[in-house]
Amino acid sequence: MTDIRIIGSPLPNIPWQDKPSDCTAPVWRFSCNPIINRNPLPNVARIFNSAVMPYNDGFIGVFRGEQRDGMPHIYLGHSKNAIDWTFEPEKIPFTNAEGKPFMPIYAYDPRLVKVDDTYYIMWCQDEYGASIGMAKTTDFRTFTRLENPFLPYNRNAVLFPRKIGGNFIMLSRPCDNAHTAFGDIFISESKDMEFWGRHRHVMSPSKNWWDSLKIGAGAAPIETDKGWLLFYHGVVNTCNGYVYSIGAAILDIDQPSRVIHRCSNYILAPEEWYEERGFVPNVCFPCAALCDAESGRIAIYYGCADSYVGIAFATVSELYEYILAHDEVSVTDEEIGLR
Ligand code: BMA
Repeated sequence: MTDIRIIGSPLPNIPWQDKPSDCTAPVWRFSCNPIINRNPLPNVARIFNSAVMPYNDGFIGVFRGEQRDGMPHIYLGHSKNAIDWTFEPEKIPFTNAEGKPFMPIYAYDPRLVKVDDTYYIMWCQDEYGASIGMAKTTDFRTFTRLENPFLPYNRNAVLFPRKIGGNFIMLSRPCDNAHTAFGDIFISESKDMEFWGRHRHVMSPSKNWWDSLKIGAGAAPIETDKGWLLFYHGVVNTCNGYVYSIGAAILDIDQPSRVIHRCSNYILAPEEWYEERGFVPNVCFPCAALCDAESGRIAIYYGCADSYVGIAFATVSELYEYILAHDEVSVTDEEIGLR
């Protein structure tokens, strides 16, 4: 096994299942997927593309809940084991800095990231078109909106779990206002979570077919002694529509706009009924990953077919070995990303 270490806290209660003996891939699915069934709340038809993290002696999460009017909003969920979830029945009540209600018109694909003592939620919302919304909380009772970080159009904003060089760091994916047929990952910095700049290109779709159309950051990057481990989604356009798979790359620890390793193969693609069949078929869309720094275990949370949430497991050393064995970094990946 290759020597690689996760830099972070132990998480002995990370959900886990050993790799099945007949599995030849570096990532394997939880045998009880999907973990959230349809109609989980009276007004919510489907929960998918959601993010979880450890909290107190259990777990907490922000969940994309598709309401019965078809509009997505974000719901809070609690769990003891990160597998069985109970959801708060009402949408997360976002407020402005004065404490007055300030709800986005819609909100989807939330990510949840803790930096220092504050939890940040970022999502896609309307700002005269698809754009990024953000809020912060310390107690999961009050959720204060922050300034929208980027101009429209943008999706898939993912914050790093610590500052680099004194600045907050966030990945995002500029796009258009429809089912965007292009998309590269960029990175931006902020001193105060209000003004964002030093925008750099990180990576583009590749020449390999599975992520040839567009890509977007997935889970908050995991810090390792070999760099930041990034799970992202990659899309191919087929005669039957878009297919979303999960990829993995390693970004430079101090200059994360540089991709130092990138796996030319996907690490998970739609294969199971709950990934291939649903509101939007053939979608595996990662939004979070739990990790245990002690054992190197990783549990990836991903939306399945815009209908369900699934978990997939990996160990950091086997995954890293797989990335190295299929490493294909392009010139634009390696660049600092400023032109
Ligand atoms: C993307 C996003 C995701 C969704 C995916 C597949 O554009 O909107 O929320 O999972 O499409 O429909």
